[in-house]
Amino acid sequence: MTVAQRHDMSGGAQVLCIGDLHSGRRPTRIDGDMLAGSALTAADLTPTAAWLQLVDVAIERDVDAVVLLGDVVDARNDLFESAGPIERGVRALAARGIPVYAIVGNHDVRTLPRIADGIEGFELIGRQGVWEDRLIGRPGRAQVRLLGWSFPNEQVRSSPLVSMPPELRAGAWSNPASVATLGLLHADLDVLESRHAPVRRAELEAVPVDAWLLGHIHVPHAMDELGGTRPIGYLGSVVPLDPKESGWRGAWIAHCLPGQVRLERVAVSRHRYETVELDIGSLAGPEQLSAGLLAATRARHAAIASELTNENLVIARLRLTGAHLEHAAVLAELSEGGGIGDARLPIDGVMWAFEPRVHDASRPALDVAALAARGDLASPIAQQLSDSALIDPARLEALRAHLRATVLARPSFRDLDDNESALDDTSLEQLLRDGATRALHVVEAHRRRVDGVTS
Ligand SMILES: [Mn+2]
Repeated sequence: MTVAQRHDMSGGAQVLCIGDLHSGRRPTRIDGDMLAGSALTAADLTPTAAWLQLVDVAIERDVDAVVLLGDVVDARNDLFESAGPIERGVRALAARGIPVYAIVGNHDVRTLPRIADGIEGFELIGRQGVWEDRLIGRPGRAQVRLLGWSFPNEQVRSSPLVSMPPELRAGAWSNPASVATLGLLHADLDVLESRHAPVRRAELEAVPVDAWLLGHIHVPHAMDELGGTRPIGYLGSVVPLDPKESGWRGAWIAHCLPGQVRLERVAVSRHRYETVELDIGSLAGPEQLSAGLLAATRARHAAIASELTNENLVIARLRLTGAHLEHAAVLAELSEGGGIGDARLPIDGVMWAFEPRVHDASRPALDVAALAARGDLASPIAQQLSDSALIDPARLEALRAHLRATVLARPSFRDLDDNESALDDTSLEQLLRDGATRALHVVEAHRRRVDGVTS
């Protein structure tokens, strides 16, 4: 097969595939201030807005079907809040001859069947946990087979693959035709003790479908799982719903030929969550904080710029790392004015808005020479750290004997091959230095508390 042939998907069907939508929820940690001057409203950032935008995409791209992978609506919300926009979208698609199919997830066991029953042109696949294979497609156009299963209850503790009829597992479809087959499943991949349909990858691989498109986990699989000709993985949430859902989110178009399914990303979210990491050790002084923050944000923006095709807002969390001699002054600089929560950095048409809460993993740097000279409780430890010659060979030998008799005697360590190399002088010296450094931090933190010293 030549490269040109491999990328020629003409004549195949196109299916717009939508992962966990959770219509009815609103993304968290976004306040009105973040949206000020951005021409976006809070409603523009919701899953419901993304759904209506995807309806437009489906019509523009003239796809052959739209498929939703469960957790379409959020159980925590009223049925009516989500049903309206879902129905509006399905009707608009039906008017263009585009059918909509869905499987049921754990969150919409009760709501989705009721919504689907009330909307013509919206069909569920694999109702009540009964596997179903169905040939779909528009008249005169390429067809696709869907093989799917829907949650029958909120909790399913065994693999849905167990109840798949042997003929389906063997690929003996009820409606034979030489078309691509898309497997649709809302499940917990490779989590054995799950209440949400645990399934192993090997079970999925054994079924002769051309792709397994999965719902449930909101982190989409990377392109090396989804970018091949037999994709297997999570499509992820359509819009990110909280800061844990950082990184790219969106929907997908499956280009379907028999034996060959290719997924294309469809950007639809207007916002994204990111972490900006700043090593305070790189700052010359506290007054450099703003410049350092700007540089770190610009660097993060550059790293993800190719993925920001639709997003106008990045909700950023600042994470401080590293050590600084003027640690307390750096933190004070950070909370100056309104604090980081007021920071807004427009970069290439994208607004970076910082959450007020900072993830602080930074610490005060130790001035070892000063501590060694000070003549208090910290000084003997600091003296050991400041001069390697002071590490006593007898102390190393005692540590070696101690570790041999205790940690390395444990059954889990006994048979490891590199046990002895872990006990050489260099490793033990490092161990002592790390321990002494930690001890020094503890003593210093205590002194600062007792003395009320701010730096
Ligand atoms: Mn789910």
